Amino acid sequence: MKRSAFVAAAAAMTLSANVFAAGAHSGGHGHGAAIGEPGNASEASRTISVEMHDNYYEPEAIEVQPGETVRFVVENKGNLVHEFNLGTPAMHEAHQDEMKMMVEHGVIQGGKLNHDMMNMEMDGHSMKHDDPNSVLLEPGQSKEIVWKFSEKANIEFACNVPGHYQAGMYGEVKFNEAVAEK
Ligand SMILES: [Cu+2]
Repeated sequence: MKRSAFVAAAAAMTLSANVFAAGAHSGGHGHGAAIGEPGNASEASRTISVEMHDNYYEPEAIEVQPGETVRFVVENKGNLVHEFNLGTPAMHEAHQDEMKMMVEHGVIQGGKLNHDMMNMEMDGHSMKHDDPNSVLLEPGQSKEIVWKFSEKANIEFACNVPGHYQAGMYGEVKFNEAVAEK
C-alpha cells in the first residue's frame, strides 16, 4: 500500500548511509567491547524518545555521556517490523545473521512477528529475541530500554532486520566527554 513511499524513503536513506558509512565502519571493535549494561530506571538521567520508520530512525543520532543511564522509549511508526539494538558494528553484523534466520523460519513476516515461533528452537537456534540491549517491535508497538553506557565506545543503534541496516537504518551513539562526570 505505502510501497512507493517506502521505496523512496529507502532510496533516500541509502544515499545518506553511504556518506555516513565511510566513517562509521572503519574501526570495527572486536568481541567483548564494552557497550555498557542494562540500567535501572530510577538512575536514568533522562528519557530519549526514538521513532522507528521504514527504514530510518528519528533522531538519526544520539549523544550520551560516559557512565550515563538513559531511558529509551522506542516506538515503531513504520509498516514493517523493526529493531532497536545497541551494539558495536561487529555485533550488529553478527546479529544480522540471526535475524536472517528468523525471517527464513517465518518468525519475522514483513509487518508481523510470529510469537509462537519465537518461543521455539529451530535447527538448534533459539528464535527468542530477548537480549537486554534490544527490542523488536511490530508496527504500532512501543517498548522501553534502560541502558547504562560505560566508557566511550564505537556504538550504534541499529535495526538488523535483513536489508534495513543496509538501507541506512542505524545511527551513531556519540559520547560527549567534555561534560563527563568523574
Ligand atoms: Cu528495520
